Amino acid sequence: MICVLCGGVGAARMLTGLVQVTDPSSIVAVVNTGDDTELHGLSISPDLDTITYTLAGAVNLETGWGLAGESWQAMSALERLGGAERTWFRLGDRDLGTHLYRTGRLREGATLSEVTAELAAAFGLAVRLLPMSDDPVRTVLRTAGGGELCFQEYFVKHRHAVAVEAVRFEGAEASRPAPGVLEAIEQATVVVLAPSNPVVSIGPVLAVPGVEEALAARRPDVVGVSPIVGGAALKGPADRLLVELGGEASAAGVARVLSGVLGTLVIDEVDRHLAGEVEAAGVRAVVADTVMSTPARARRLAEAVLAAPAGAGEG
Ligand code: FO1
Repeated sequence: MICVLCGGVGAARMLTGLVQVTDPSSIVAVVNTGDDTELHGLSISPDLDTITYTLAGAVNLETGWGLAGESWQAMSALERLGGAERTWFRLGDRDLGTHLYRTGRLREGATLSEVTAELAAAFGLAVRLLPMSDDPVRTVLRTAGGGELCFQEYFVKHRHAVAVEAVRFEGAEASRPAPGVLEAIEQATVVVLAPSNPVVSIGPVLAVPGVEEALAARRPDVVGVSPIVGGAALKGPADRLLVELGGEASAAGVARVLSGVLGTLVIDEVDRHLAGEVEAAGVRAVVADTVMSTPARARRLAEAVLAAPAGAGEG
């Protein structure tokens, strides 16, 4: 079994590569819920939905989130009634079905794990999806102005165009790993940290008590893929956040942030010159093409990732 720690779009692409090279039913994805939000009275889990839709072949490929071929009647009606203030977070009509289902099931007393499994089954997924926790954990960002933003306000409403001074994960201390999470980390042959933002996508998963320790115990078999290529994030604010929080926007900076849990970091060809710095951080460096712009490139990266720990012995 392969355990993959996931954020959103980058993780979804990694999974589309992994399902090409290994039995999808042998993959357990542990997904960040720090991005989750309650809007219009609905419980929304963006990273879980992005991965579900992507693996189902139903995701909007231009944006990487939401469903392809969407209509926007509900959003248009809401905008006419309440203006753009109420519609900055775009919810397509069919996507709303997912949020209505999840919200209804949670209100009936189902756990997020149960609802996630029901949605994954409905979308025909063979990959097992686990939220990192069934307890509420929310990523909160303190901006340079001293205010605080929840993740979606930061990422979408403000288009992550605000400087961040600190990030915290509200509720993490009291949260417990969802059923199966620790077992997946402990029993996996390989644990993959998908190319997700190390601060706000992998960070919340590591903040759930027990997870970081379980990963550290498996460090030789934990392989990460750097989300920073050539000093920049392929998508989203990972590069800026690393710098704003005192790190370095580079593959070596990622290695330093995750060195406690990472045995190997796969870095892109353009960062080959950083392999020495990655190794100086105590993490083995494997150089590969990490830009998953096509399914074939995602498959080749997946092969490199799965082969990486085996090479650990050569170290
Ligand atoms: N990202 C945006 O940039 N704009 C949006 O309007 C937006 C809506 C949205 C609705 C449902 C959903 O599951 C994801 C959505 N996202 C949107 C992406 C979301 O912000 C994710 O958290 C990011 O992809 C980071 O993981």
